[in-house]
Amino acid sequence: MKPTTTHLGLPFFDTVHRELGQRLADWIPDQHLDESDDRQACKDWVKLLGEQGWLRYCVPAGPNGALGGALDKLDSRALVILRETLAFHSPLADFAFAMQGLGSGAITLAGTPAQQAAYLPLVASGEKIAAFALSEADAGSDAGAMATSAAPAPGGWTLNGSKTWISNGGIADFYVTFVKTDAAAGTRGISAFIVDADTPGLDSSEHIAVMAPHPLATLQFSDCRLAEAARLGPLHGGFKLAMQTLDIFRASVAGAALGMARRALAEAVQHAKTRKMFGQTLADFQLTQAKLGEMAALVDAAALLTYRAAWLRDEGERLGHSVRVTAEAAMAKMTATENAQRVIDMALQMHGGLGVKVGTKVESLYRDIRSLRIYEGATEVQQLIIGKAVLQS
Ligand code: COS
Repeated sequence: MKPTTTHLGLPFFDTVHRELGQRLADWIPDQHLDESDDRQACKDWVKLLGEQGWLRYCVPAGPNGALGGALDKLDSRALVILRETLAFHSPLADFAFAMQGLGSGAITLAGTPAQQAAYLPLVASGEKIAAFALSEADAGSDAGAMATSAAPAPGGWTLNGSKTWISNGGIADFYVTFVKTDAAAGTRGISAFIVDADTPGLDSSEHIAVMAPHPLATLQFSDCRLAEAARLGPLHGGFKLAMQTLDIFRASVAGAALGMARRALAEAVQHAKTRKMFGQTLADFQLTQAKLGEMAALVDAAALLTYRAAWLRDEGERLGHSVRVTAEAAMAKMTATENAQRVIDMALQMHGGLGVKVGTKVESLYRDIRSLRIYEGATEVQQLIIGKAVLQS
């Protein structure tokens, strides 16, 4: 099924976005990878998306194009369009794409020229798989409560502790890892490190199986020695760096949810027009029309908030004064993921028994969408962020 592209005409987008969205919508329907093994499939998607140049939107171009990116800066609207279009076709393709961006985002934002040169071109080509390691067993929504620590050691640092729910865990080539460098300083005592997967003392072998399979693991750091050059961004500035990275990628999670919701709506429309019952089609019933109307409005409401968040960030970057879009990104992420869950549920209901049959698109979407309401800040965290912003305004 071909992804919809009419939204590309909205004034949020420039020519570059319209051309990008159309090109991907034309290419993606013919790409069919075997996804029965999620870990292998994820590697295959990274390879394919890298070879075809799509991962170049996960990193900036850099001086004379040396960092491999397609555009001068990370562009939120490009990320949103890419994720929406990929997720419409394959949520795993979207996952593979997104993690290249999220996992390298902090290097783009705060890496030294040497760190950027060592990682970003290979992320853009798909030759290095990236991951973002923030969460811990006792520090999910309360990210500042993390306990994994880095202690100064001769010439560098020693990491000890454990991270969990790490996407791409076990298949990544490097992990941008956030740890405590000052245990007593709360969110002001966190620093970021780039940990290569083959660093002695890092064990990523504990995989976590989830309802919509994708690579996920727990990381154990046991006297894991890192050189000073592995430290990323300002010392003790890691929490803000993590939040700034999430500010960019939360809007793109909304894009992914939107793609899944659009697919569910398209599946529902197709089914309603062809399914015969009581001497007419399902689409002839006013009850069906009302549901489809509700679904379409939920999709468009999510789309407008998502594109606004992405446009606001890009516009701030263009004008040279980065604006904080935390609340707008939170609104987009919360609304798009919650609305997508409802739209997909309604599409599944419309399919009747077929909706729960393994192998039906709406059945897999029903599982695929669920974790988006949790990761990169659960809906409740987004409510908290928006509420704080409202009180401060
Ligand atoms: N950009 C820049 N700075 C930010 C920021 C942002 N988006 N968000 C917070 N900060 C800064 C604050 O300004 C504050 O700075 P000062 O210490 O200078 O005052 C500092 O970071 C701490 O902020 P805050 O007090 O709001 O932190 P909290 O501990 O209350 O946590 C939430 C805030 C809950 C919003 C945060 O922990 C969060 O987003 N949690 C979810 C984490 C998440 O998404 N996990 C999933 C991991 S990826 S799968």
